[in-house]
Amino acid sequence: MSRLVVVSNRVGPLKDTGRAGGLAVALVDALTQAGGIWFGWSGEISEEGTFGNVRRVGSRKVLLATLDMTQADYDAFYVGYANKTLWPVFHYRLDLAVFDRHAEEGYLRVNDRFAARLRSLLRSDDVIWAHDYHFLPFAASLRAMEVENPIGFFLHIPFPAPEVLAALPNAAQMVRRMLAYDVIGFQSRRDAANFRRFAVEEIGAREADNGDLLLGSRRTVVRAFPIGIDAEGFARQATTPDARRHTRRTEKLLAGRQQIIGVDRIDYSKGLPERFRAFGRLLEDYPENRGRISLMQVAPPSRAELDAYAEIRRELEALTGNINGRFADLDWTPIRYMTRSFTRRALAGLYRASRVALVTPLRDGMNLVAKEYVAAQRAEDPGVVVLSRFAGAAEEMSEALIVNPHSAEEVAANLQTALTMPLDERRDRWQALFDRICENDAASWAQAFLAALNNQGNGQEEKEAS
Ligand code: ADQ
Repeated sequence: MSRLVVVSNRVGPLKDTGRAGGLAVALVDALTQAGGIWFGWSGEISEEGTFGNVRRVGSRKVLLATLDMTQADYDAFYVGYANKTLWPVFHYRLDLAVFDRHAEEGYLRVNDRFAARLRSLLRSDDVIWAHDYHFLPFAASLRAMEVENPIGFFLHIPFPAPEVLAALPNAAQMVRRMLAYDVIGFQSRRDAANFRRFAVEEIGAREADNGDLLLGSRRTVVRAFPIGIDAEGFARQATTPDARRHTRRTEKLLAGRQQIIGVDRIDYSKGLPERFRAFGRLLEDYPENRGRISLMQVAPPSRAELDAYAEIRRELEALTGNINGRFADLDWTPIRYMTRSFTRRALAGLYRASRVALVTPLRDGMNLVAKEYVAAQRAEDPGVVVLSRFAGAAEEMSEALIVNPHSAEEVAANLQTALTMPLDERRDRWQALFDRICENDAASWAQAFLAALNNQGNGQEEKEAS
């Protein structure tokens, strides 16, 4: 059996630390089955950077192989091009995107350096699977070094409409480089369709009947592989003593009132200010909820070195203050806003104590919180998901209440529907969602992607041989 080589910006952990998300678990499972390497950035800055030694930890079966970056690499590749250019453009925020030639060069340089270091670890029958927007040109870098192995790519974030992507300088070259992959997986059908349309309209690729793209002698499989969570595992976490403690503590604090929960990294794509305003609108338009319903927002900071992130943090603090100042009562605080992080178990317990999950990103590749919330519910008395139509998860979760996150009125009205939904309807909707989430879980996502990659790897070989 071929070894699997996973490439992602951050690697690990190999063991369940209580904090690892479903993605890490699915990848470690896939790596353990096939044996292989997880390759990426160490998280360290050093003077040698990508010229330093590859550090290896783990067993012979599954190895973590990591490289440092220099400060200049980190600034150009990670802070610069990945997070100040690609992230905003791919989330439809051209107003926040920075177009800097040096950052773009740094991004390409780091991809080349990572590829060169990975090449020295490769065997001829390894299967390579790269992840996310840090590695759009990675296969092209490897191909230029005559690596012939099957290489797949999964994009965790949205792929924007061609009209938006066209604003990115050198977008066509970037998409052309992406076609050096054998398989490109997207979160949703919409993302895959956007990619195909750009490739056809802007670089003259041909679309085959099955949606594959053909350019020159290469064929690239382009498909949606919606990512899942370890649903049964997460459901079990929700009944651990640690989870129960968090459920009980929250319920005690609520004293018969209901809670709406939001859980998101602080990021402008998550629609947090819009969400707080919609919650304010709920209290305004449906005053019977005053004193009875609160919003718990868990929002750990991320990418704090970027101005746009510091700004949104300030905005959230101000909004919390405004809404709480306006509506709070002696024994009731409308918004509880927390920036700390929780273990998976504690989080599962908090989901379980909440009647509604409010998941309203302005754009999101998938959004795993919506799925985790469903997995953590009690079958006999489950809660309701209010979900943005702009989350990839909306394609699969039609039994949620689907909303436009830009409309405070629409979100408030759907919150009201969720809060007053009869038990029978809550159960029916939840059961349909839970069954689907269990079926399309993280393991089946990894299997489906790797099956497509193994298949296509063989296909290209046959074509080359003939
Ligand atoms: P993210 O943008 O990080 O992921 P999301 O899918 O919501 O978005 O995943 C966040 C994860 O972090 C969830 O598992 C959540 O439980 C966890 N988390 C958040 N706050 C936490 C806290 N305070 N304590 C502990 N855990 C916390 C990117 C894309 C998404 C895509 C995923 C996976 O942006 O669209 O769904 O990758 O492909």
